[in-house]
Parts: sequence; structure tokens; C-alpha cells
Amino acid sequence: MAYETIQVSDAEHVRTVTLNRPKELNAVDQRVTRELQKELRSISRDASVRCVVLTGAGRAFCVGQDLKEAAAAEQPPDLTSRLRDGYNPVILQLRSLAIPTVASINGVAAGAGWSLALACDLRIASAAATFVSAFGKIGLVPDSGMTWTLPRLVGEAKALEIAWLSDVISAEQALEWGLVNRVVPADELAAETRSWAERLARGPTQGFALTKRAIHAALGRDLESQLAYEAMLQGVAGRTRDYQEGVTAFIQKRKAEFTGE
Ligand code: T3D
Repeated sequence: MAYETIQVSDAEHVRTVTLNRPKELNAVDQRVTRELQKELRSISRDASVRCVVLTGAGRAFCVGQDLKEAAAAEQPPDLTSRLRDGYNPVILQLRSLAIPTVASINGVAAGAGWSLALACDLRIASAAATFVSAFGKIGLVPDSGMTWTLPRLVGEAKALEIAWLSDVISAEQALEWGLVNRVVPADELAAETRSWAERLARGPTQGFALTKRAIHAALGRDLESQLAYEAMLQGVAGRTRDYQEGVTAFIQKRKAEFTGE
């Protein structure tokens, strides 16, 4: 599919989606959300894709809303509609994809750009990456899911500190606070991301999808209903070919070859 603001490539069942407005630090305008929605829809229907990587071209991951587009819009702008029609579907699509999603954070992630990274399942960051809520500096509320993801990762007080002060957070600090899974040297980010994503793509894709559903559901449930939910999901996992292959490979003392079926 041809896009203006994102680039898409495939390798080893991994689809890499690159935000591609490097001169604008990958700021998000209406085309970006439209194209991301379209691409994520396409991924959700493509069984050959078993992991998604989201990254940015150039020196930034993504600096959030294109404030130049925002400044040129009607005043006061209808931000509710812009979020409802633009960003929110992207966040929900990322969150509900039945395959692992990995944000490969190559540089600064700000505002809704950071929210995009937070909506991915896993985050690997370059040591040169930085994070800034930015919303607090322009009088806005963190959006695109940030008020939902941040407190889950760092707790209420830290989430409020991050949101109110909009300080620049280093990759090391982000790792310490649990905001990213890994930090790697800048020149190793692409290779480390590829190796991680390919490993995920070679996994038991359906089992991974069911695991994602279980973990997502867990924070909103009590233990009893989570146990029942796990048992139901396990029933589904137990009927996959990958489960059979995993057990057979264990018995035969060889590496399992999962196909995602
Ligand atoms: O409006 C709605 O629809 C509601 C939704 C809102 C969602 C949001 O994301 S609101 C938050 C928007 N983002 C920001 O407020 C971030 C603004 N940018 C910054 O604070 C800084 O640029 C950074 C901390 C991200 C990076 O700083 P630095 O020093 O590395 O770069 P810089 O020099 O500030 O910026 C470089 C260029 O990128 C510069 O352009 P110029 O002067 O060279 O022509 C700057 O204007 C441009 N730029 C940076 N961020 C944005 C941007 N242009 C448009 N929109 C941006 N968000």
C-alpha cells in the first residue's frame, strides 16, 4: 500500500511501520492518523504478520500532534472530535491487535507520540531516546491513552509528576521507572529490535494473543474471575497446533517450530 506519511516493510513475518515525516520530527497530522488506521486495519487481517514494530524515521520517534497544523485550524479547535476520529482508533487498534507490538524508540517521544509508544505491548529504546509528556507545557490533558497507560506503569503520583511537569526523561530513567523494557546503544537499536521482533514472530502466535488478552483483562478483575478467564483461554490454546508442536518438541528434545496455527 502506498502512503504519504508512513513507510511499511516486511521481513520474517515482522511488519515494520515507520513514521516518516523526519523533517517534522514525525509530528502527527491528520494524514498520519488516517494512514495508521488504514495500515493497522490491514495488519489485523493479514495472518502472515506475526509481530509489528512501530518506529520513527530520522532523529525522532514522534513529537505528537503537529502543532503547526493545530495552530492553523479553527479556533478554538474541536479537540474532542480530533481525538475521537484520529488518535483514539489508532490507540485501540494497536492495543487490540492479536500479535505482539513493539515500539522501537529511536529518539524523542513527546505528547501523543509517546502515547503511541505506550500503546504498544513492549518498548525498546535507544540510549539517546528521550520522553516528554509535553501536554502540561501547552495547557492540555495527556491524551491518546496516556492517562490510562502511565498510572498503570508508574503509579498515580509519578504519572501526575510526569504529566504536570513535562520534564524531559532520559532512556535510563524510563527504564528505571518501567516505562520501557530495554535500552540499547543507539547504533544497535535496529538490530536489537529486529532480533527481538523476529523472536516474537516465531513464537506460538495464538498463545501469545490469548496471553495478551489475559494480561489485559487481569487489572480489571478479581482473582476468581481471572482464574475462570485463564481456564477458558487455556482451553482455546490447548486446541492449537502450536501447543501440540511445543509438547512434541519437548518430548523429542528439539526446538519447537511454531507456525502460528
Ligand atoms: O491537537 C490535537 O489534535 C489534540 C491532540 C494533541 C496530542 C499532542 O500530541 S499535544 C503535544 C504536542 N507535542 C508537543 O507539544 C511537543 C512540542 N515539541 C517539543 O517540546 C520539542 O520540540 C521536543 C522536546 C519534542 C524536542 O525538542 P528539540 O530541542 O529536540 O527540538 P526542537 O528544536 O524543539 O524542534 C525541532 C523542530 O521540530 C522545530 O522546527 P524548526 O524551528 O526547526 O522549524 C520545531 O518547531 C519542530 N517541532 C517539534 N515538535 C513539533 C514540531 N513541529 C510541529 N509540531 C510539533 N509537535
